Amino acid sequence: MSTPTPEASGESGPKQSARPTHPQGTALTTSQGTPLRDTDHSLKAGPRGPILLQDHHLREKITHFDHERIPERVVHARGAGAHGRFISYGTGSRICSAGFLAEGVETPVFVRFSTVAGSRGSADTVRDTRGFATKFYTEEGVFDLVGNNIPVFFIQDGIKFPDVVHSVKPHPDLEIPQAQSAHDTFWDFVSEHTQAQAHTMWFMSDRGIPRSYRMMEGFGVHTFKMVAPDGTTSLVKFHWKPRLGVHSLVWEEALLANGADPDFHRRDLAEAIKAGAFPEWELGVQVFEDNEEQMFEGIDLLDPTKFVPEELAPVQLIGKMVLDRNPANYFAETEQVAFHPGHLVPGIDVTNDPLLQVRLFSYIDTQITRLGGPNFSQLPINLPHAPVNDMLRDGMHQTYVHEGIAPYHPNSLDGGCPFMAGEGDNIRPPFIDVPEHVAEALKERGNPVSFEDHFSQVTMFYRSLDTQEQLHVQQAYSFELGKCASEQVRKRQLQALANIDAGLCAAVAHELGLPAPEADTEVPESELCPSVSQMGGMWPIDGRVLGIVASHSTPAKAIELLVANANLRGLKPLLLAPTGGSLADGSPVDRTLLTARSIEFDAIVVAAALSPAPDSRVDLDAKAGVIRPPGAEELDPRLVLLLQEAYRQGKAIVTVEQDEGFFEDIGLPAMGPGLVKATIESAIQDTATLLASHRVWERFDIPTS
Ligand code: HDE
Repeated sequence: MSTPTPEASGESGPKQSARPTHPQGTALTTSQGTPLRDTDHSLKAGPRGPILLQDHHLREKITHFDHERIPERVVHARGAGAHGRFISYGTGSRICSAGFLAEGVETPVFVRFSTVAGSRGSADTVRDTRGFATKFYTEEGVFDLVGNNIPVFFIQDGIKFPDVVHSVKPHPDLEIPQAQSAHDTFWDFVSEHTQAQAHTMWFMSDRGIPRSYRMMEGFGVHTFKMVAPDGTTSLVKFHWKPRLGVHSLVWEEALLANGADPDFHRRDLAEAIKAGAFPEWELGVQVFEDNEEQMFEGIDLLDPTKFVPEELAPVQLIGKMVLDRNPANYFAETEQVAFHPGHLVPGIDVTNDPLLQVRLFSYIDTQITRLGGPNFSQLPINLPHAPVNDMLRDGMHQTYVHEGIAPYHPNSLDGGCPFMAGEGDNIRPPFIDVPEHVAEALKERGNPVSFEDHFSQVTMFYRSLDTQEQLHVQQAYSFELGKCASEQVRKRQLQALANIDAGLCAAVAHELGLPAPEADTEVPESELCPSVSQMGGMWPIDGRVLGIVASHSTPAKAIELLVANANLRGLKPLLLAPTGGSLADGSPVDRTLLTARSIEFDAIVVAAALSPAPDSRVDLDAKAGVIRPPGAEELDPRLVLLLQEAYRQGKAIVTVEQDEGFFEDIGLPAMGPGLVKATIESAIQDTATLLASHRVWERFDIPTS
């Protein structure tokens, strides 16, 4: 007899029937199920006397509280999660036998997005790489695709991971700066360790400050192996393509959001799902021949600091993921979810990428500390949906009641169970490690020669960006290096930039007030790869946030029409008024001039010019920190500030039936890109058209040199 599994015995995990997971409507009990009638007063020797040690409810309550926190993840501590499903197109079945890639198969998923460097309570919109980890609960076991939003990594060999992480984490003496790469130790490391230049270039670009988790690409980074039903193998790189396109914040928004709404990305994801604007990605693979060299067009497929341009190997789409449910409990799900690149299913295997190989060791190891023992896969969020019949026994937090006496193999006492797949149980295909010829080699610590080129793809990436994106890269390096106190660090990174692109180096050197060095390696001319640019194109606008500025005297009809039209286009309207309460149509005010900030809105429709109470005007001017243009005496300075910021951030501003000179009055050009005078009927259509290209790009200065 095989050891019963929760599934096999008809249970869904540990016996929990008596424990309410949703305690509303039932009486409070102790952890042992004894009903309680008072949890507000400790047991004392008289109302003013000392508390008695015998108060077991008090001791249980406080002791449990004392242990509520678990260690945060050593990296990727700050995250946000969502449930969803993956629907396979079936196109992957040609090269992969994994059952969840067969046509039409729907697989439940849980995704956790994260920043890398900051601690659990840090802000969302810092400049950083983002984690994009997906758990597929397939019928053949759990498959984890633990990727990032950038296709290359800092290091080639996992042995360097502690080094790069120690360099980006806060300085050990004072533990500052939090969640920042703009400091000496980080740039000290990456300027010394030039293989990190590829990754740093990607996250100095706009990819480092995504507009939303919903608008990020995801990459498996490493090359993986797929095995077809007939045993033939292919090398693949995984890509997630967001339906909404890839979009970023501008730096001013990122900075403001860190203060005004540190939960910006977490909130955005949860609110979009709550509003029914379910984020979607298509999963695709770049496919390469699995030959002995494991190279493609001169790119070493085992080098995780290199990517393969889509121009050379198009991404072939194999399925779609929809995130449609928010977690019910952050700790139970988003915090306790445990990913591991070694959670593989039959048909998908790893390669010898030396970064991936170290990861295979690290993830289980870290969960044992973080989740308190080796049984973390029994936590509900980690529990496979496929039947489990392992011979792992006991350990901290064991929740299974295993039966039988022979958890070893081979045995004859428990009926020889569990069988090996293929013996007694022929139904489920087993995981087969792909046999691979390992060349006769010398045991050594070293890299292949093909790992030595640290610059050519970095140059290619930078030169493939649009001019405005290049300007953002220049500004990002200038900011980051400008925050480094050590001149030798700044100079060494300038040298790396000189080896990437002389123009980039000169622009940053100018900002730093340092001479631009000459390249000390040859800067290669390479084919451009325009697919890395985020500019151009028109994109769906589902879940984009529209600020509608109204006053308490704006006619009900106007508000109703604007809100209805916005909802019709899948936008999320937020009503902004001078103070709280309800507007003429009865809608509650979502934001007031006190609580609103430009970063919350992708576009703004001004249906009312708001003026302050006359006696508060001077005070408000000072508080808003705005210099009110002469024409704007009647306007609340906080509205002026909001619109000026929105303008600087390239956002559409659409006015409805305002004075002819409204834009000039608030210090903006009378006419300009993305400044629209509309009617109530046309306002939302005008806004939607502008939003489809994400931002009013024409507003940004284009450098002339
Ligand atoms: Fe991770 N990484 N990593 N990493 N990683 C962790 O695992 C590690 C790497 C990635 O939302 C940790 O459970 C090593 C590359 C994501 O829970 C830890 C190396 C990529 C997440 C760990 C790498 C990633 C992690 C910390 C170099 C992109 C968050 C907590 C060999 C392909 C998953 C944990 C989540 C988390 C180790 C490199 C992505 C310590 C040693 C490359 C998205 O085990």
